[in-house]
Amino acid sequence: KKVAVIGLGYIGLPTAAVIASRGMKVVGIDTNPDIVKTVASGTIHIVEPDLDGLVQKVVSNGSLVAMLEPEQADVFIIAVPTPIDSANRPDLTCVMAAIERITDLLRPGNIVILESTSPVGTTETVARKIIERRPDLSIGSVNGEEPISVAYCPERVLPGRILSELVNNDRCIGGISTLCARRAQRFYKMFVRGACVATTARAAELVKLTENAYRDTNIAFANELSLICDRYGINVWEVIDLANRHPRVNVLRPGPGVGGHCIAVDPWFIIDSVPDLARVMRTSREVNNRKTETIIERAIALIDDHPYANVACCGLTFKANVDDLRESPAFDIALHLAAKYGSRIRIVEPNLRRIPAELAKHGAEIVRIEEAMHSCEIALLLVDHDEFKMIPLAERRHLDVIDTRGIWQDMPVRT
Ligand code: SAJ
Repeated sequence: KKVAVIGLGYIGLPTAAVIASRGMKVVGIDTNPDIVKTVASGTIHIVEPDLDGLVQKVVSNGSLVAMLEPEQADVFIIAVPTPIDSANRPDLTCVMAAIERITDLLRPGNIVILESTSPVGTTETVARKIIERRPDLSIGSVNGEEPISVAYCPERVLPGRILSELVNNDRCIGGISTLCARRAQRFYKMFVRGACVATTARAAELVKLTENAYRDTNIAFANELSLICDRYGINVWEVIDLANRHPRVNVLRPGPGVGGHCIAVDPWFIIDSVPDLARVMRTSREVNNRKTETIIERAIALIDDHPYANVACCGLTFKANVDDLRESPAFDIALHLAAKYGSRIRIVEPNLRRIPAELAKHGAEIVRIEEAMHSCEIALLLVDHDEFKMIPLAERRHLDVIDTRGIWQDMPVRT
């Protein structure tokens, strides 16, 4: 089998590499020439454990090649970004452009699989678009055969554990027809160890959105609880620990807001299409965004109380132990404070080598954690990186702290 993977990002590249490692011939396609050049040379442009070794291996043995233009294949996997625009509406430009680029290459027997997170109905639109341009190909059984199959199979992998989750997680495979689902299912079973469960394309689209909207709502509950606890003057971390001793309660952890390219984005795909019904989901988005603003307001109040203090912003990434800044609330907070206080802001981010230009422009410096602890009087703990958990109390005792992640609970804190 030959597989074309369109989009060599956080999902497409690991998927292409895993499939290639199972003995299939894979062409990885990306519109960005730098990414194609990087992958073609056997290296990678993202940070993900063990991915570099795997890509190096499958490129050097010729099972993965990277190129700018797609070519004929048996299976086409679309793994391109589906962001939201400034009005929180899904932007499907990349999906539609990818479909346009492969439609002329399709031959009877091909399978087209969309993996990008998409609003309900997108896969049906994709199938219609293909048939409009290629009326010679139909979807649906003809004498037990199907000229082409179109399916939706969302990725569910957690950054940092992508290679293992790609293989071990269950997959949900939605076909435009039952035959489409069955054929896509047979394909995924060639490299997935988890269960491959077939359903309709629309259900599979909603499953993906449900998973991330569910997590967003649960985090919103934790963030709301943290504000309620503050009002009562009760420690939220203790309340959560004690409540979670109940066998059917599992409150998640509050933080400075929700980041990343998935949880902070995907609920909008539902809210946008059924705004009258998705009330909890909308409110959850608002609560999580508001939490970031609350932390900024508290930080400003604390800093203004200490006019000569330097401020350590501990962590910039959207969550612990990654290098990803997308939609990061920690980054937004640091940027806001840097714009207001300039060089008084010291950034500590063990996962980045250089300070992002937007922050540097305000005079904020990136410093090592030890230096920040010595040179600052205020610390904002924004990301629960392992390095921060290991700082002994003696080195933090002198600081005024806003601990948004609850990892420095051995000292008097404000959440
Ligand atoms: N967060 C909290 N409190 C928590 C848990 C998370 O504030 O208790 C915050 C994190 O700090 C981060 C954000 O939520 O800012 C999202 O982090 P995450 O670890 O929950 O999720 P992601 O974005 O890394 O990956 C999610 C996963 N989805 C679910 O767990 C339902 C992953 O399985 C998906 O594949 C991924 O989204 C995706 O690509 O959709």
